[in-house]
Amino acid sequence: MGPCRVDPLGRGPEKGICGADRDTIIARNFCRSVVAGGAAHSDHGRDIAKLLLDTARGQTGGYEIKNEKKLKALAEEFGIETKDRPKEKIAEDVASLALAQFGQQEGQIAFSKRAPKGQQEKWNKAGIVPRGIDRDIVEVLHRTHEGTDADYQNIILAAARASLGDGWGGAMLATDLSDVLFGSPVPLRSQANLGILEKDSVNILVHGHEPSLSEMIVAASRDPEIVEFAKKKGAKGIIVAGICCTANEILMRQGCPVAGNFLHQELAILTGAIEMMVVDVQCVMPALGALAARFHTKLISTSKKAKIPGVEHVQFDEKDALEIAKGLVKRAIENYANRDKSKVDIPSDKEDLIAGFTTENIFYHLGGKYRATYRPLNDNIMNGRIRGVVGVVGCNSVKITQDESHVTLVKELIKNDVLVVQTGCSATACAKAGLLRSDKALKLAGPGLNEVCKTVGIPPVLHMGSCVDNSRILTACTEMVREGGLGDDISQLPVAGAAPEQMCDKAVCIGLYCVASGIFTVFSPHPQVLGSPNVTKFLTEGIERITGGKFSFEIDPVKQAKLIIEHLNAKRKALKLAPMLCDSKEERVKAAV
Ligand code: MSK
Repeated sequence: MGPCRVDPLGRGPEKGICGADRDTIIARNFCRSVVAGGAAHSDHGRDIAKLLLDTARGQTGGYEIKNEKKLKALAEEFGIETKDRPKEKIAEDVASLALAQFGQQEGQIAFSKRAPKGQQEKWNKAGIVPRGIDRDIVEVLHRTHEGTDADYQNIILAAARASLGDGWGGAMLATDLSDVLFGSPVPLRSQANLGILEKDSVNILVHGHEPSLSEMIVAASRDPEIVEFAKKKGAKGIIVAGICCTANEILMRQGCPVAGNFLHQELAILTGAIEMMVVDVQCVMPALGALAARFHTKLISTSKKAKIPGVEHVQFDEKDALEIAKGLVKRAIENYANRDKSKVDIPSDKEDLIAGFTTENIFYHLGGKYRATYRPLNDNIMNGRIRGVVGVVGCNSVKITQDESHVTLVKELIKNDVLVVQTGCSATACAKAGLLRSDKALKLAGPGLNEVCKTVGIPPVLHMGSCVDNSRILTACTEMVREGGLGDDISQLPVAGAAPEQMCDKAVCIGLYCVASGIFTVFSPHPQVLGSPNVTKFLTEGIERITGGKFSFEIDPVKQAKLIIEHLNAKRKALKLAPMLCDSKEERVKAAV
């Protein structure tokens, strides 16, 4: 009947034709964005689960189960028998159970039971325990249909439930099953920024999200026959680098260099040195088609779910994955001869980095090989060396100078003894700024954080992977609660989250599942909710009484850091932790009083 326009200044219509007011309309729009984001992440998780199933049944080409230990751990968590069974049979059961999580109608999504009991009790009380990934997403789409749910709080809580099904369901499955198939990351060195491209090599970029494609392109590019073919064609070698979260996937597991984050995708083609850009799903700008056409760059879409008009499509098929990947790499090599050298302009900027941290390997870094534990982290938070832990994640936004908010916020946090964990394009932003190098970052870190990082041998900014790997941050928080001394649920921990350059539905969903998981989350630029003071107040205040977490929409990164530090200090005070060692004597006396 619309489109209905409600005058934000109160001088025009206050309700739509059906009577929906600004609260209803804005809550519906916000929640549709949440579930669109959850659907994107979770569909990625579904594809990885299906890939594991097909691989277990011997129906894929080039994939194998690389991490049997994690497979067995997951099987035990799911109650699947492992004794004397071949890994393929276990994987078939794990993958089938994972796929069943999507359509499950009742009960609780399996991984959401990983959350601390206190957090699960909050969800129970609010009626937002996630039941089934698709089921909860569909219900929000239903509720937000015309003439259905008109109560803004009721709608937002339903979306919170669906977002939990992403964070503790779809995205977590994507992370864990990718670890099973492609191996769990381990800390490694690599480099980031456009300077990683080489003028004498064939440069191939992989861009998008799902590791199923990019892992095969990397494998193909390392095939000795193909490397020889590149040399025959006059190239020194083959560089495979990533953009966006595909970059993080092949960085974390293969050590491949990162060409850039979201707002680098066009700039990479502008170097004139890209033979091929292969894309799959999410964060791929349709503008790449027209841009690539001005260079020799072959832009290839590969997913049935994401075609671009005018762009060549090569259908990726897991059954024949390695052969398709080899074909693409060979075509990129052949295209090297078409490079117009007069158009090549590769910036020299690049930075060294360390990546590859996971919930599991942080255990070993903190506790040593024989005493894997989070105890040193909790102890150093309790004794005032580390103020808390903050996840800084998410995209670039054209509304903010690229990377500026990520870098400023992270610098402010480590200066104040906050351990930072990162994923997504935020991690790439900090990598380009040298913050993922221990030597550079430690110079900026506060004294307590500096001491702890040097003692246990970790950088103060830990790269934990792609956007779906925010699930690693949730499980790391759970381990902190389990270790003891920092409260009974995530909302009591001195932790926070931030997406300071967010730009898409997935980010909105991540923001809401962090809040629903009890985490204070700075989210900027603000989502489109400010037209409803009630919805804004509920997201930034009221929801805290229900889940223990809340949003802040502050845009200035220095003020964001201040808000986060105040939050961490308040949580420390509530837990009666020791004053921060870095505080001046006077402040310590005041804190003690
Ligand atoms: S890729 S979702 S721009 S972080 Fe995950 Fe980057 Fe955001 Fe895409």
